[in-house]
Amino acid sequence: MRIGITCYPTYGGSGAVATELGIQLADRGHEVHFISYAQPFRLTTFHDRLFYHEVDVHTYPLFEYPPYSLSLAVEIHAVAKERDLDLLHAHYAIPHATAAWTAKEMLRHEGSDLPIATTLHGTDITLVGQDPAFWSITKFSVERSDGLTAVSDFLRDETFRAFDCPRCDIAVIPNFVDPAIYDRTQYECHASTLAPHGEKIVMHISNFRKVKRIEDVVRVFARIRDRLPARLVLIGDGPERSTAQEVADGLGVADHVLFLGKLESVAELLACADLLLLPSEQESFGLVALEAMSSGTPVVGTSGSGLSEVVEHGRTGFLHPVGEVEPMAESGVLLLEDENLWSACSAAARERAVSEFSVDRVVPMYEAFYEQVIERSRANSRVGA
Ligand code: GMT
Repeated sequence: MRIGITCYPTYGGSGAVATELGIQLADRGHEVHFISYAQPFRLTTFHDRLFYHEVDVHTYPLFEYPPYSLSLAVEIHAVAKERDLDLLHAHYAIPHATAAWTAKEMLRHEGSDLPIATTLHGTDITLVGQDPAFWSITKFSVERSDGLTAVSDFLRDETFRAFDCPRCDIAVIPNFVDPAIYDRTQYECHASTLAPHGEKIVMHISNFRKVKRIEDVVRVFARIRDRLPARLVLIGDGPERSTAQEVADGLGVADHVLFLGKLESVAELLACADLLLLPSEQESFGLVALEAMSSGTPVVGTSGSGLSEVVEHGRTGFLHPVGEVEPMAESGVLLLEDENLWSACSAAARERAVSEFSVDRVVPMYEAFYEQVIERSRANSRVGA
């Protein structure tokens, strides 16, 4: 198949999933065209079936806000025609599903069709999409896609609830991981650099947005640190970075917190983590938790959203209600102090990541889904003709 993929190229789960999927599809013989305003951050190596088309975000003195969605639609339209795309896969509804629909309409007026699959990732539905500024266009674009996937049951149900979407038929295709890359046995751990005195390594990786509750990461860590020697390794960056620094200063643990900034590849670091903290307000899935589990790193995080479909409480980690830092710290201490419990959780986490969420299991689900979307789009255009 010739597949177009549009996604956010920046540090974040939806861009990571879109890029890893494109690479896997290319490995399986498909031709894949990424369409975005910058090269996706995980697209780092040459592949003869992978192409990147940069959207020319045109500026003009009249435009206080250059219309990216229109420029994206123009590029999707052009790539679809030039490369004879069989399908366009939009990751994160806003504005990708909208631009995809616009390109599809342009092509329809020229007598051709572009089947559109949209994957809903998280805040496009749970937060941004529900803002009155975006609600109606999100609903419209989601309903106009020829096929929809959500990364968890939680997100599918939230889409039905928030968008009252009777026309939506949403397939749940979970996020995936490559167990050969996220494998702690494959790397020489840099523990002596991260934790020079043999402290336990507690890690958090995110784009440091409010929804991640970075202050809870530091609060949980400070409580763990009260009980045992530990270092907090923070990877990523974003608006809440200074909050993390302030809370660490306030709690007197700043000397034990390491800010590593944005890193392209985290497999090597996860391989020497003893614990991953993910105390988010909400996670539609929590890709980084899966990457940690595949690396044999237990997770302590929050219950009540999609993370519960990834982490099994008491087996591969521990989940507690949002904001309950005391029990989260208690679970962290339990894991870090009890070697047998840690080893059992680590092994169970790895086993679950491999059996439920490996590339080999999930990528074929997308391939099968694409076939259905192409069929549905053909049927829709026959009805519309
Ligand atoms: O919704 C977002 O925050 C954007 C997105 C991203 O680009 O970081 O993250 C979401 O998509 C990931 C990949 O499917 C999921 O693993 C994350 O759980 C999800 N984030 C939230 O739901 C907060």
